[in-house]
Amino acid sequence: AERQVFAAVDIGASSGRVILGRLEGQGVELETVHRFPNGAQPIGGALRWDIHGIFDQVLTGLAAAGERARRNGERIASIGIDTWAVDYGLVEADGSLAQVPYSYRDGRGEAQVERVHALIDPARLYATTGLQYLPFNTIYQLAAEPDLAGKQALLIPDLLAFWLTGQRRTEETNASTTGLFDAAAGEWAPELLAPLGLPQDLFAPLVGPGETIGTLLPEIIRRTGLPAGTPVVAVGSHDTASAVAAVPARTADFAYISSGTWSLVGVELHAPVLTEASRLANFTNERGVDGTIRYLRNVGGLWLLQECLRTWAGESHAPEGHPAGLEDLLDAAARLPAGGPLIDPDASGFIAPGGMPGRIRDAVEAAGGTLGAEPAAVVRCILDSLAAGYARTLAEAVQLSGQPVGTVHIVGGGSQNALLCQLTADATGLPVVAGPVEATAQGNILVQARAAGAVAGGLAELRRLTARSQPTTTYRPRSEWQEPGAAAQPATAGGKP
Ligand code: LFR
Repeated sequence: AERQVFAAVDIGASSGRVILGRLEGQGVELETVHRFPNGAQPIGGALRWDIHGIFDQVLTGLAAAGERARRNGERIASIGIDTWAVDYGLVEADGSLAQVPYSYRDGRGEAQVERVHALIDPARLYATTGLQYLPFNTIYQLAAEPDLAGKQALLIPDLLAFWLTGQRRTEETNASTTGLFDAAAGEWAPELLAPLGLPQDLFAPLVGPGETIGTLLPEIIRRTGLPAGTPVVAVGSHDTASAVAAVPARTADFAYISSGTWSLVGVELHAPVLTEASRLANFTNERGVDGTIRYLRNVGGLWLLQECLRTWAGESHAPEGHPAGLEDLLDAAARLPAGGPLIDPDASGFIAPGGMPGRIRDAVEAAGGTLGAEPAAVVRCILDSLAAGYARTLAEAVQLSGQPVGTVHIVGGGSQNALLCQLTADATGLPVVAGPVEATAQGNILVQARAAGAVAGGLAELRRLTARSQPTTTYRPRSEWQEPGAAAQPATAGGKP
């Protein structure tokens, strides 16, 4: 029999990739077969995703994956898709796309927040959905749509799956980021639609990670050369859900930082925390693989750094992950003394693209601080601010959830940033285990492999499998680095002496 391999389509806000995963010995070996840049584009007076271009790249990647597998005498057992959350394409009854999908960074959702909150009290929204307030949540974007009659909203991975299979579904981990999903029940919250004037049939039926969405359409088979009958399997289609499934934790007392364009900082729970204290701290209860709860907050992530690099290089796309030249800048930033100026990386003023170094400088000065003129000073300010934001957020997650934390895992692109990892260990007073970089693809593939019966077990077993097969680096807190009291805080919160 041919050996089974799994294809992960993993698309982030700044880059996309198609990765083949094969089971090797005790773990999964990942092979990137296609990569492409991504980024919201100004199209028709708004920030949008070039979704047709993205789909074209997905097909190119799947064709390359098929070719690679054939040459190895392997068979692609299934395809899984994950992307960023929140955004959607509107599809007409006949399946055609009603408009080029908006980017969550466009700002039109924010203009609806007041009206939505006047129709449904934010406390009620939180008690049902458990979703952190972000001005771009799907609920606010939908409130900006002039005409939804007869249309269906398909979240981005679901839209791509629809184009591959002809089947319309909503994958549940991503559904939990819409603001219209019941966190405790794990179902849509249809009672929130009517008060907002949203149609009851706006969303496609739910599907959970591991369930089959459909098989490739004939036109896709022709275009990619993949075998007829190749299934598209639902994974944690929210990239953060897939990343958290691949945190290489060996014990239960872990926290995670999924560090890419955003930093998603929190813990895994088995039931949502829907208290008023949790709402005021703006923690989210997003759905994870196997019905877990990702209790976390969005901390403004490497977006700040990517945008600075883009401005300094005069580029139109944010550079991917860890571009050449960044290493020197990080070395220079590492040599700067601790205790420099901090910004609030979560401030909504940093959400939109453009002119980031200037906006950071303005924020420092508005707070009465000063920022050195050289790029390294800006980079250090970003990383110090992220590390402080991580520490603050983790301490709050522990306090609000009661979940003890002994180890912090950083996965995703930020795990390659040694300075960020070290500053995070220093700021939290906890050991930081960095890696894998491609946690999202790893989580995507593990869920597919389990659905195919190639691996077995719950998330704890899947995590041990990742821990055995993916390299990690451990950073220990440098005690001399800590401000008085800073070390005690997360340690106490984590239940350690
Ligand atoms: C990370 C992420 C976050 C989500 C943000 C916007 O890529 O999916 O989890 O809050 O993007 O969709």
